[in-house]
Amino acid sequence: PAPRTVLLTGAAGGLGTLMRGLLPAYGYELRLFDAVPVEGEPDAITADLGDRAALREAVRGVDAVMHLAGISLEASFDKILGANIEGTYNLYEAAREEGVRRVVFASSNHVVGYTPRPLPGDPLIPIDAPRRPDTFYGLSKSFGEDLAQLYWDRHGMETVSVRIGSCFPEPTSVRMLSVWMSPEDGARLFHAALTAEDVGHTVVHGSSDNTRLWWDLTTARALGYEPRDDSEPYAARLIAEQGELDPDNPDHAHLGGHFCTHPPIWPR
Ligand code: NAI
Ligand code: 15L
Repeated sequence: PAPRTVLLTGAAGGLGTLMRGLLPAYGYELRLFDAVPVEGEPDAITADLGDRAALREAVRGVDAVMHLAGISLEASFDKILGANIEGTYNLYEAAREEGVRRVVFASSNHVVGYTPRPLPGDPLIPIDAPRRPDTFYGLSKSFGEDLAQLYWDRHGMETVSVRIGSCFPEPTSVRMLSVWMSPEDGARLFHAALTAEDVGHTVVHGSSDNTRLWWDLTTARALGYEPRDDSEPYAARLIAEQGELDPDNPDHAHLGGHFCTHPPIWPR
């Protein structure tokens, strides 16, 4: 049966807030989890991913987990280690112990951030491009994908790892025109990831059907995802404001954009 009750970790964050607005229309009952209180949601669980007992209780009885919680930008290795590496392990262990069958994992384009971005006429970046994390953050998402593979091979727990491009209400940079996922397409993709059958561990690129798309959406479409949006209506204004991407600018040369060069000082 299709999942109905879903634990949404990271519910207070930007993407969590967008999905709290959009996913109930697909019939989901969301249980919310975040380290900080979720505004206007007194029943949300306020706990850290380091709290194994709280996680165990949070996953009890849900049909699936959407794991969005974690540090979402570059940070020191120690911070990333706690929230994204140990935290994701704690979540998977809790889900395994409670018999949860499906996780949707918020992975990131930064797993493959150093992949050169395709120039016009180049083939799209395939989903099996070699991993080239651009940050400790991207490295932690790479770990999450491997953890998901291990839990599938060893325990039969299914995951769809969504390498999200940029999911915000609007694209705000010229790079984002190529990796933007509208919130509505995000909800379509997460719904497909929650309901597709026999996914094992599947890795997909997460974006809208952008005119300037950099990567291949085949595995996402195979889940039943049908994107409806395109960043192109924002292109003229963003290019007028920011200029076209410059192949000689290292921030414009790679899929991961400025994550490949910033912060310039190794974070501690
Ligand atoms: P965000 O930073 O707005 O939200 C993350 C949430 O996780 C926050 O509410 C925070 O309190 C919570 N959190 C952080 N550490 C925690 C911990 N140790 N225990 C419990 N909760 C914790 O990030 P956003 O944009 O909402 O992203 C959500 C997820 O999607 C993140 O995992 C991010 O890496 C991933 N992602 C997002 C993209 C986007 O375009 N928004 C792109 C690629 C990946
Ligand atoms: C991410 O992984 C971040 O979580 C998000 O805040 C954006 O920066 C996004 O990637 C991006 O690459 O635009």
